[in-house]
Amino acid sequence: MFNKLKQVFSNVINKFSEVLTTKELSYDEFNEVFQEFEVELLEADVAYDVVQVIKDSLAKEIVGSRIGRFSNTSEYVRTAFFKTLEEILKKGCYKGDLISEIKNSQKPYVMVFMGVNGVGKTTTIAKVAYFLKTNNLSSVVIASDTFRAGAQEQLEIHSKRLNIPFIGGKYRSDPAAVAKDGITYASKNNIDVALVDTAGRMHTDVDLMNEIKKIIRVVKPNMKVLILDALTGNDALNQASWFDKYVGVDTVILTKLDADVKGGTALSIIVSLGKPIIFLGVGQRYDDLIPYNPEILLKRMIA
Ligand SMILES: Nc1nc2c(ncn2[C@@H]2O[C@H](COP(=O)(O)OP(=O)(O)OP(=O)(O)O)[C@@H](O)[C@H]2O)c(=O)[nH]1
Ligand SMILES: [Mg+2]
Repeated sequence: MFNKLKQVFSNVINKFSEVLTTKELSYDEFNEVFQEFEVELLEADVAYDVVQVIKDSLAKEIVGSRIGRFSNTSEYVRTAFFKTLEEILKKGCYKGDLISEIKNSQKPYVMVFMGVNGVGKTTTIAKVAYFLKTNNLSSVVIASDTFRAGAQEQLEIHSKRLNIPFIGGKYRSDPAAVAKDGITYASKNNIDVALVDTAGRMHTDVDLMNEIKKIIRVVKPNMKVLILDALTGNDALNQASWFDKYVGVDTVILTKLDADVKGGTALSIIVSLGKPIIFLGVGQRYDDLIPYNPEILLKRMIA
């Protein structure tokens, strides 16, 4: 995870430390030094636009900086670079606090999870249920995927392992009706959160997008969560804009960061998305879900 990116970032820090020890840099000199890293960043799958954002932000910190003869240049550059990336990554932060929002809302707080096929919706719901449990909040998982073979059973197995209630429906039955049943169950049983799983759908499939629209209309969720797979690259941004257009996306969970060896794809999605990210999926275990936090990310990106 982030291996290649980490290496490039470390190269950037070393190079600028070396150069700044001898002199102050003009903008043109900065550009010249940065140029070789532009290619390295692109090779680490960082999108071109994002490379430019990093470059411009870093220039603000570095150009014209006078480093005292006795100060630690590499520490200075490392801190400047850390600050630069932190500013950029802060754009992805969710401004609220999910736990207190749930506590302050009427029960159940409803979250609908949507996204294209195989991005990790069902697995992520199980992880979120686990996260809620560790925060002393009860939840019910609702299998509104009445389409894919095995989808009901998949979520039910998670519910048994996590020891939380499961509400499902017959195959081919109306997913909106199943969701409604689950929410009614949660209301009657005083459950804090209703987690609604939906079938994977291509963002370009009009019929299936209308179906999710109906689920949202019937369920009126507190939060519409789009699941994006970090490995999808640029298409993740496409998916986000289509789902946003049809039903509105409140927050995003980016999955499979652990499988993004280079790291640039994940970074690019985070920077370009323009939607708050609540969690990052970093593996297949229930506790492989981390609340989105620039500092934690940076600790993994910068040695
Ligand atoms: N490495 C890794 N694998 C993940 C992560 N999240 C999900 N997966 C895997 O991705 C695969 C698909 O996950 P599902 O949860 O079934 O995806 P889905 O979006 O519900 O799929 P459909 O319902 O078929 O659209 C499974 O093998 C999961 O274990 C993650 O953060 N890291
Ligand atoms: Mg699923």
